[in-house]
Amino acid sequence: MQGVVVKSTGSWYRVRSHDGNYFKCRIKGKFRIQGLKSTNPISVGDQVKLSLEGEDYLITEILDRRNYIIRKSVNLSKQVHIIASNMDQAFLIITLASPATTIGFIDRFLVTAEAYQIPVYLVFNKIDLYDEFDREYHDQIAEMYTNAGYKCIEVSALNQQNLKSLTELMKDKVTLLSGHSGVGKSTLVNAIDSNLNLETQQVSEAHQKGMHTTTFAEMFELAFGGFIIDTPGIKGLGLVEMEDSELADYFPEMRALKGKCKFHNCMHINEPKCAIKDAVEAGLIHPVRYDSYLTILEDDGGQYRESKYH
Ligand SMILES: Nc1nc2c(ncn2[C@@H]2O[C@H](COP(=O)(O)OP(=O)(O)O)[C@@H](O)[C@H]2O)c(=O)[nH]1
Ligand SMILES: [Mg+2]
Ligand SMILES: [Zn+2]
Repeated sequence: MQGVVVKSTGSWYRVRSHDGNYFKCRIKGKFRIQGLKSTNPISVGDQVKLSLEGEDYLITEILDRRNYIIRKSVNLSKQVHIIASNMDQAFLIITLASPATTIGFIDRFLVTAEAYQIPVYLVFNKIDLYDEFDREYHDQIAEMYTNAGYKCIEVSALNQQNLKSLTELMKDKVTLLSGHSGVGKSTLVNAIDSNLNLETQQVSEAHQKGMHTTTFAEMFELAFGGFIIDTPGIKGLGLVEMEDSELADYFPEMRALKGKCKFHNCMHINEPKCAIKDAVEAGLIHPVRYDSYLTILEDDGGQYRESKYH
Protein backbone atom coordinates (compact mmCIF):
# COMPACT_ATOMS: atom_id res chain seq x y z
CA MET A 1 0.00 0.00 0.00
CA GLN A 2 1.17 3.51 -0.79
CA GLY A 3 0.34 6.85 0.76
CA VAL A 4 1.50 10.31 1.75
CA VAL A 5 2.71 11.36 5.21
CA VAL A 6 0.36 14.03 6.54
CA LYS A 7 1.72 14.32 10.05
CA SER A 8 4.97 13.43 11.72
CA THR A 9 5.64 13.66 15.42
CA GLY A 10 9.01 12.01 15.38
CA SER A 11 7.81 8.78 16.94
CA TRP A 12 4.77 8.04 14.83
CA TYR A 13 3.38 9.17 11.51
CA ARG A 14 -0.05 9.69 10.07
CA VAL A 15 -0.30 8.47 6.50
CA ARG A 16 -3.10 9.02 4.02
CA SER A 17 -3.39 6.12 1.61
CA HIS A 18 -4.11 6.97 -1.99
CA ASP A 19 -7.67 5.73 -1.60
CA GLY A 20 -8.26 8.28 1.15
CA ASN A 21 -7.91 6.30 4.37
CA TYR A 22 -5.73 7.37 7.27
CA PHE A 23 -3.28 5.15 9.16
CA LYS A 24 -1.15 5.66 12.23
CA CYS A 25 2.26 4.21 11.40
CA ARG A 26 5.71 3.60 12.74
CA ILE A 27 8.96 3.30 10.85
CA LYS A 28 10.64 0.05 10.10
CA GLY A 29 14.40 0.09 9.93
CA LYS A 30 16.60 3.04 9.25
CA PHE A 31 15.99 5.72 6.71
CA ARG A 32 18.97 7.79 5.86
CA ILE A 33 18.74 10.06 2.91
CA GLN A 34 22.10 9.96 1.26
CA GLY A 35 24.21 12.97 2.01
CA LEU A 36 21.55 14.71 4.06
CA LYS A 37 22.10 14.87 7.78
CA SER A 38 18.60 15.42 9.00
CA THR A 39 17.09 15.09 12.43
CA ASN A 40 13.94 13.59 10.97
CA PRO A 41 14.03 10.68 8.55
CA ILE A 42 10.54 11.23 7.20
CA SER A 43 8.69 14.47 6.62
CA VAL A 44 5.20 15.61 5.81
CA GLY A 45 4.64 15.22 2.10
CA ASP A 46 6.76 12.11 1.74
CA GLN A 47 5.34 9.40 -0.45
CA VAL A 48 5.78 6.12 1.40
CA LYS A 49 5.04 2.42 1.18
CA LEU A 50 3.22 0.75 4.04
CA SER A 51 2.90 -2.79 5.21
CA LEU A 52 0.83 -4.36 7.93
CA GLU A 53 2.80 -6.32 10.49
CA GLY A 54 0.59 -7.87 13.10
CA GLU A 55 -1.61 -5.01 14.25
CA ASP A 56 0.80 -2.26 13.24
CA TYR A 57 1.24 -0.36 10.05
CA LEU A 58 4.87 0.22 9.21
CA ILE A 59 6.50 2.58 6.76
CA THR A 60 8.88 0.42 4.82
CA GLU A 61 10.06 2.71 2.05
CA ILE A 62 10.21 6.40 1.09
CA LEU A 63 9.90 7.19 -2.58
CA ASP A 64 12.29 9.75 -4.05
CA ARG A 65 11.46 13.33 -3.10
CA ARG A 66 10.61 15.71 -5.92
CA ASN A 67 11.68 18.60 -3.70
CA TYR A 68 11.93 19.41 -0.03
CA ILE A 69 12.52 22.35 2.24
CA ILE A 70 14.60 22.39 5.37
CA ARG A 71 15.42 24.48 8.35
CA LYS A 72 18.45 24.23 10.54
CA SER A 73 17.95 21.99 13.49
CA VAL A 74 17.57 23.99 16.69
CA ASN A 75 19.96 21.88 18.73
CA LEU A 76 22.48 20.40 16.37
CA SER A 77 23.98 23.07 14.22
CA LYS A 78 25.23 20.76 11.49
CA GLN A 79 21.94 19.01 11.08
CA VAL A 80 18.85 20.07 9.24
CA HIS A 81 15.20 19.39 9.82
CA ILE A 82 13.11 18.59 6.77
CA ILE A 83 9.94 20.65 7.02
CA ALA A 84 8.04 19.26 4.08
CA SER A 85 8.50 17.59 0.72
CA ASN A 86 6.86 17.15 -2.67
CA MET A 87 5.11 20.52 -2.85
CA ASP A 88 3.62 21.99 -6.00
CA GLN A 89 3.67 25.59 -4.79
CA ALA A 90 3.97 27.85 -1.77
CA PHE A 91 1.81 30.70 -0.53
CA LEU A 92 3.81 33.19 1.48
CA ILE A 93 1.29 34.88 3.74
CA ILE A 94 2.28 38.49 4.33
CA THR A 95 0.84 41.15 6.60
CA LEU A 96 1.97 44.77 6.53
CA ALA A 97 1.21 45.13 10.24
CA SER A 98 0.38 42.96 13.27
CA PRO A 99 2.77 41.37 12.64
CA ALA A 100 4.86 43.26 10.07
CA THR A 101 6.46 41.10 7.41
CA THR A 102 9.69 42.70 6.26
CA ILE A 103 10.93 42.91 2.70
CA GLY A 104 14.10 41.18 3.86
CA PHE A 105 12.10 38.20 5.07
CA ILE A 106 10.05 38.04 1.88
CA ASP A 107 13.12 38.20 -0.35
CA ARG A 108 14.97 35.52 1.57
CA PHE A 109 11.94 33.29 1.31
CA LEU A 110 11.69 33.93 -2.42
CA VAL A 111 15.37 33.22 -3.01
CA THR A 112 15.08 29.93 -1.17
CA ALA A 113 11.93 28.92 -3.01
CA GLU A 114 13.58 29.80 -6.34
CA ALA A 115 16.53 27.63 -5.42
CA TYR A 116 14.16 24.75 -4.65
CA GLN A 117 12.14 25.58 -7.77
CA ILE A 118 8.92 25.93 -5.83
CA PRO A 119 6.57 28.51 -7.35
CA VAL A 120 5.51 31.15 -4.81
CA TYR A 121 2.43 33.32 -4.62
CA LEU A 122 2.55 36.35 -2.34
CA VAL A 123 -0.68 36.44 -0.37
CA PHE A 124 -1.30 39.72 1.47
CA ASN A 125 -3.71 39.02 4.31
CA LYS A 126 -5.62 41.32 6.69
CA ILE A 127 -6.43 43.90 4.03
CA ASP A 128 -9.53 44.71 6.10
CA LEU A 129 -7.19 46.55 8.49
CA TYR A 130 -5.78 48.89 5.84
CA ASP A 131 -6.09 52.64 6.09
CA GLU A 132 -5.19 54.78 3.08
CA PHE A 133 -1.50 54.78 3.95
CA ASP A 134 -1.38 51.02 4.27
CA ARG A 135 -3.18 50.78 0.95
CA GLU A 136 -0.57 52.96 -0.70
CA TYR A 137 2.28 51.01 0.84
CA HIS A 138 0.66 47.75 -0.17
CA ASP A 139 0.30 48.90 -3.76
CA GLN A 140 3.95 49.89 -3.93
CA ILE A 141 5.14 46.55 -2.60
CA ALA A 142 2.76 44.57 -4.78
CA GLU A 143 3.91 46.49 -7.84
CA MET A 144 7.54 45.79 -7.00
CA TYR A 145 6.93 42.06 -6.72
CA THR A 146 4.65 41.92 -9.74
CA ASN A 147 7.38 43.55 -11.80
CA ALA A 148 9.88 41.04 -10.43
CA GLY A 149 7.66 38.25 -11.75
CA TYR A 150 5.57 37.21 -8.77
CA LYS A 151 1.83 37.01 -8.52
CA CYS A 152 0.38 39.01 -5.62
CA ILE A 153 -3.03 38.27 -4.18
CA GLU A 154 -4.76 40.29 -1.49
CA VAL A 155 -7.24 38.72 0.88
CA SER A 156 -8.92 39.01 4.20
CA ALA A 157 -9.25 35.67 5.90
CA LEU A 158 -11.37 37.29 8.58
CA ASN A 159 -13.90 38.83 6.18
CA GLN A 160 -13.54 36.00 3.68
CA GLN A 161 -12.59 38.49 1.00
CA ASN A 162 -11.13 37.29 -2.32
CA LEU A 163 -10.59 33.73 -1.13
CA LYS A 164 -11.91 32.28 -4.38
CA SER A 165 -8.74 33.26 -6.23
CA LEU A 166 -6.79 31.21 -3.69
CA THR A 167 -9.02 28.15 -3.84
CA GLU A 168 -8.76 28.10 -7.62
CA LEU A 169 -4.97 27.99 -7.35
CA MET A 170 -5.06 25.33 -4.62
CA LYS A 171 -7.36 22.89 -6.31
CA ASP A 172 -5.69 19.50 -6.79
CA LYS A 173 -2.29 20.86 -5.74
CA VAL A 174 -0.08 20.48 -2.68
CA THR A 175 0.38 24.00 -1.32
CA LEU A 176 2.78 25.00 1.41
CA LEU A 177 1.50 27.81 3.62
CA SER A 178 4.28 29.87 5.10
CA GLY A 179 4.70 33.18 6.85
CA HIS A 180 5.29 34.60 10.29
CA SER A 181 3.34 33.39 13.25
CA GLY A 182 0.20 35.51 13.55
CA VAL A 183 -0.25 36.42 9.87
CA GLY A 184 -3.42 34.34 9.70
CA LYS A 185 -2.42 31.02 8.16
CA SER A 186 -4.76 28.95 10.31
CA THR A 187 -7.61 31.45 9.99
CA LEU A 188 -7.17 31.34 6.22
CA VAL A 189 -7.29 27.56 6.08
CA ASN A 190 -10.43 27.48 8.21
CA ALA A 191 -12.06 30.09 5.99
CA ILE A 192 -11.15 28.22 2.82
CA ASP A 193 -12.52 24.87 3.93
CA SER A 194 -15.15 24.84 6.63
CA ASN A 195 -14.45 21.16 7.35
CA LEU A 196 -11.10 22.19 8.78
CA ASN A 197 -10.77 23.70 12.20
CA LEU A 198 -7.19 24.69 12.91
CA GLU A 199 -6.31 26.41 16.11
CA THR A 200 -5.86 30.16 15.81
CA GLN A 201 -4.15 32.52 18.19
CA GLN A 202 -4.17 36.09 19.32
CA VAL A 203 -1.22 37.87 17.77
CA SER A 204 0.49 38.78 21.03
CA GLU A 205 0.11 35.23 22.28
CA ALA A 206 1.34 33.82 18.99
CA HIS A 207 4.38 36.01 19.24
CA GLN A 208 5.43 34.68 22.59
CA LYS A 209 4.60 31.10 21.81
CA GLY A 210 6.29 31.12 18.43
CA MET A 211 9.65 31.68 20.03
CA HIS A 212 10.23 28.39 21.75
CA THR A 213 7.69 25.79 20.76
CA THR A 214 8.73 23.36 18.10
CA THR A 215 5.57 22.59 16.28
CA PHE A 216 5.36 20.27 13.36
CA ALA A 217 4.17 20.86 9.85
CA GLU A 218 0.92 19.15 9.02
CA MET A 219 -0.87 18.39 5.79
CA PHE A 220 -4.63 18.82 5.44
CA GLU A 221 -6.90 17.47 2.78
CA LEU A 222 -9.12 20.07 1.14
CA ALA A 223 -12.74 19.15 0.49
CA PHE A 224 -12.58 20.66 -3.01
CA GLY A 225 -9.45 18.68 -3.92
CA GLY A 226 -5.82 19.26 -3.03
CA PHE A 227 -3.78 19.54 0.12
CA ILE A 228 -2.25 22.29 2.18
CA ILE A 229 0.73 22.08 4.47
CA ASP A 230 0.54 24.39 7.48
CA THR A 231 3.87 25.22 9.08
CA PRO A 232 3.21 26.64 12.53
CA GLY A 233 6.12 28.25 14.26
CA ILE A 234 8.49 28.10 11.32
CA LYS A 235 10.12 31.45 10.90
CA GLY A 236 11.81 30.99 7.59
CA LEU A 237 13.26 28.39 5.35
CA GLY A 238 16.77 27.09 5.67
CA LEU A 239 18.99 28.01 2.82
CA VAL A 240 20.15 25.57 0.24
CA GLU A 241 23.75 25.24 -0.65
CA MET A 242 24.65 27.79 -3.26
CA GLU A 243 27.59 29.75 -4.47
CA ASP A 244 27.54 33.54 -4.15
CA SER A 245 27.64 33.64 -7.93
CA GLU A 246 24.32 31.78 -8.13
CA LEU A 247 22.38 34.22 -5.98
CA ALA A 248 21.37 36.50 -8.86
CA ASP A 249 19.81 33.47 -10.57
CA TYR A 250 17.28 33.34 -7.74
CA PHE A 251 16.05 36.87 -8.41
CA PRO A 252 13.93 36.33 -11.54
CA GLU A 253 14.36 39.91 -12.74
CA MET A 254 18.15 39.51 -12.49
CA ARG A 255 18.12 36.04 -13.96
CA ALA A 256 16.47 37.57 -17.04
CA LEU A 257 19.69 39.55 -17.65
CA LYS A 258 22.01 36.59 -17.24
CA GLY A 259 25.06 36.82 -19.48
CA LYS A 260 24.46 40.49 -20.30
CA CYS A 261 27.18 41.93 -18.02
CA LYS A 262 30.61 42.71 -19.43
CA PHE A 263 32.32 40.22 -17.13
CA HIS A 264 31.02 36.68 -17.10
CA ASN A 265 31.76 36.42 -13.39
CA CYS A 266 30.19 39.78 -12.55
CA MET A 267 28.76 39.86 -9.03
CA HIS A 268 26.80 43.05 -9.86
CA ILE A 269 28.38 45.01 -7.03
CA ASN A 270 30.69 47.62 -8.55
CA GLU A 271 31.94 46.10 -11.78
CA PRO A 272 31.88 48.26 -14.91
CA LYS A 273 29.23 47.66 -17.58
CA CYS A 274 27.04 45.64 -15.29
CA ALA A 275 23.65 44.99 -16.90
CA ILE A 276 21.99 44.60 -13.52
CA LYS A 277 23.23 47.86 -12.09
CA ASP A 278 22.23 49.53 -15.36
CA ALA A 279 18.75 48.03 -14.98
CA VAL A 280 18.52 49.39 -11.44
CA GLU A 281 19.58 52.83 -12.70
CA ALA A 282 17.00 52.64 -15.48
CA GLY A 283 14.27 51.73 -13.01
CA LEU A 284 13.78 48.25 -14.47
CA ILE A 285 14.96 46.49 -11.33
CA HIS A 286 13.61 47.89 -8.09
CA PRO A 287 16.39 49.32 -5.88
CA VAL A 288 14.86 47.63 -2.83
CA ARG A 289 15.17 44.23 -4.48
CA TYR A 290 18.72 45.04 -5.51
CA ASP A 291 19.43 46.02 -1.90
CA SER A 292 18.11 42.67 -0.75
CA TYR A 293 20.45 40.99 -3.20
CA LEU A 294 23.43 42.86 -1.74
CA THR A 295 22.31 42.20 1.83
CA ILE A 296 21.85 38.49 1.33
CA LEU A 297 25.18 38.32 -0.45
CA GLU A 298 26.88 40.09 2.42
CA ASP A 299 25.12 38.43 5.36
CA ASP A 300 24.64 34.92 4.20
CA GLY A 301 27.56 34.17 1.94
CA GLY A 302 28.87 31.65 4.45
CA GLN A 303 25.50 30.27 5.39
CA TYR A 304 24.61 29.38 1.83
CA ARG A 305 27.56 27.12 1.53
CA GLU A 306 26.78 25.29 4.69
CA SER A 307 23.37 23.85 4.86
CA LYS A 308 22.18 21.30 2.34
CA TYR A 309 24.79 18.59 2.00
CA HIS A 310 28.01 17.72 3.77
N1 LIG B 1 -8.17 41.73 10.98
C1 LIG B 1 -7.83 40.51 10.57
N2 LIG B 1 -7.34 39.62 11.47
C2 LIG B 1 -7.00 38.39 11.03
C3 LIG B 1 -7.13 38.02 9.66
N3 LIG B 1 -6.70 36.74 9.54
C4 LIG B 1 -6.31 36.36 10.77
N4 LIG B 1 -6.50 37.33 11.67
C5 LIG B 1 -6.21 37.26 13.12
O1 LIG B 1 -4.81 37.14 13.31
C6 LIG B 1 -4.54 36.34 14.47
C7 LIG B 1 -3.60 35.20 14.12
O2 LIG B 1 -4.23 34.31 13.22
P1 LIG B 1 -3.75 32.80 13.02
O3 LIG B 1 -4.63 32.22 11.98
O4 LIG B 1 -3.68 32.09 14.33
O5 LIG B 1 -2.27 33.03 12.46
P2 LIG B 1 -1.13 31.94 12.14
O6 LIG B 1 -0.19 31.98 13.30
O7 LIG B 1 -0.46 32.42 10.90
O8 LIG B 1 -1.81 30.61 11.96
C8 LIG B 1 -5.90 35.85 14.97
O9 LIG B 1 -6.28 36.68 16.04
C9 LIG B 1 -6.80 36.05 13.78
O10 LIG B 1 -8.15 36.26 14.13
C10 LIG B 1 -7.66 38.99 8.74
O11 LIG B 1 -7.81 38.77 7.53
N5 LIG B 1 -7.97 40.20 9.26
MG1 LIG C 1 -1.47 28.80 12.88
ZN1 LIG D 1 26.65 42.50 -13.36
